[in-house]
Amino acid sequence: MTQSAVYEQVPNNLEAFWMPFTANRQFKSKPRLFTGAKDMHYSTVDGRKVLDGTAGLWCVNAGHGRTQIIEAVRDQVGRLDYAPAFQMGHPAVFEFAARLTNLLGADFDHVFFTNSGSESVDTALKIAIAYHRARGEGTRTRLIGRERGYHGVGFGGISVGGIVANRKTFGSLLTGVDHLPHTHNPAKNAFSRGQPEHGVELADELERLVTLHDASNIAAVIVEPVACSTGVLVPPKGYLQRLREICTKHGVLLIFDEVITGFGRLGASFAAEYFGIVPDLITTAKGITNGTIPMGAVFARKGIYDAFMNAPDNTIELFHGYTYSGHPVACAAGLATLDIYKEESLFERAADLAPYWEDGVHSLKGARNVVDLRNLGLIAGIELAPRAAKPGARGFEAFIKAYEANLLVRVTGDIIALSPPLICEKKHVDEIFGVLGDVLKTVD
Ligand code: PXG
Repeated sequence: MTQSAVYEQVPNNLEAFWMPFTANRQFKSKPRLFTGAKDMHYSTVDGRKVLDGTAGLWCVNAGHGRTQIIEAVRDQVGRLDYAPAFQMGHPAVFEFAARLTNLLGADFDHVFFTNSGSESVDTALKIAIAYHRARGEGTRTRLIGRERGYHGVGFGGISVGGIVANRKTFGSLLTGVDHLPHTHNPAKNAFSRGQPEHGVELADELERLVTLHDASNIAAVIVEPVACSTGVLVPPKGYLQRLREICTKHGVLLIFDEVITGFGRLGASFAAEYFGIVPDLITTAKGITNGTIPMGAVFARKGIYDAFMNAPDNTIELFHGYTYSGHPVACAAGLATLDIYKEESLFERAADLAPYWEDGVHSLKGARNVVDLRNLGLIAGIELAPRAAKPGARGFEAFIKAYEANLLVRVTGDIIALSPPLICEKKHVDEIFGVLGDVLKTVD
């Protein structure tokens, strides 16, 4: 049997692979396997085509199987498979960093490469603490996250994160962390189109935390501009601006975790651009290479890198990095990805489609068990009422039924999340909400 045929059938042994964030026993009793992908669709091991309503896991922004990326990867891996990341370099990583800073605009001038969103978060938290120390403010070590926030799965990320299930079984986590309240307020904001009206005052909780801990002890605040993994919480109008003002007033760095909102998801390059806010650090991953090769990056605002450059000559300024920071093959994938984003104006395309998307989302108003609908850019959250004493059961059934109806969605608890590739067309939007509407009729 050829190699490719082997990867097109259900493997004999499903046991050895310990699957991440998955109900392993449920999956292995009835596996769902993809064997191929092109543009807006996956193909399944049982020969079906499934519409990708989630861009993989919020990462395949330019759609699947893009020839330009495939060729760039093939070419790079044949020329330079790997170059040491420490004390050595290769041209593509410098080119990619320069291209990324161009995309970000004048406020950001340096890029630190990682391999995932989790690593980007830990990197940003470390840069924030080390930055203050380099400037002689070494007491600024505390970190502030937010309830319901998701910042990956490293110890730093789960410490500032606020998703209880991701924290409660892992011990004492980082010390010196506090959390802002989340912004979800269905009593006032249910069925908001775009940003909700109510909740700007929740940002003032940061003032309370600054009073409690004292600004001289706080390094950074980290938030997702739109909290996605927890089930799509769109920031109330004015909320992020207020956070920025309070951080600036107290000399606290503001970190936007843009692992999902980066690279066009909201119809702008980054949420920072979309909301017109300049954070101090931006964490990214996913769409940076269209999900093709693992990669992440942290973008630093002007002045942050410079604060580290006063160390004596020939000394390492930041004792941090990964074997695969700026991996040549990831850089090649990333450069080709940026070309596609630009050539096809995919961010603008997402912005143009967003109103149609919003209408599609809100067409589900009144559907069975739907208690809230939320949207921004090409993101949607569809919240179902939980079944009595069985949280998540209704959401999971909707996920399975959608998959059987050839539509891939994500669920977190009883919230369905959608984030299609930015190449999505109106006919795909119609199909997504048509299929979901039908599926919801059958979920009791
Ligand atoms: N920060 C944010 C805001 C994220 O959304 C990470 C960090 C971590 O990235 P890595 O590359 O380490 O996984 C993420 C990841 C989902 C889902 O369906 C979301 C993520 C990953 C997998 C699934 O909500 N976000």
